[in-house]
Amino acid sequence: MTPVTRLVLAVTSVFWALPALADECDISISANDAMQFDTKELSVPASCQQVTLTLKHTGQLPAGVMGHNWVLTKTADMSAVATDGISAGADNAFIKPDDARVIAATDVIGGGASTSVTFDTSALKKGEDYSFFCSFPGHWAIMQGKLQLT
Ligand SMILES: [Cu+2]
Repeated sequence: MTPVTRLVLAVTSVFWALPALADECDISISANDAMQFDTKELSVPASCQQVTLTLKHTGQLPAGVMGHNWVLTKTADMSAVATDGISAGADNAFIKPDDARVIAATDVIGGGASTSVTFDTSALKKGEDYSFFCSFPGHWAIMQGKLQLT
């Protein structure tokens, strides 16, 4: 194999690998007017440097009534972050400003909208217990699930 052939093959395989990697690094979740996420478990491949989570609100109620966001913390931090988020209020999208316990969070959206957030997987450790939840007042106790780095 000539060096040029080897280079062409290497470039080609990178080109082919990109779409597959992009897909597994894009995760999604939806939420509805019944105050529910459509999944209780998300996994993030450690092979992704960054992950983009897209949240879709499949309901019809406005954000002021049935707003949803997606917030990621260590499970141990979840209830405190949610409680501080309620105090922070709608102006802060129900997250305490500069809350270092928040690994990633989307905007609060209403029915028919979608939003996304991109975060580095270097913020996550294998074996650590992470939870995601909606910090809209009254929602976190029901709207929550686990996220795992795999
Ligand atoms: Cu919600």
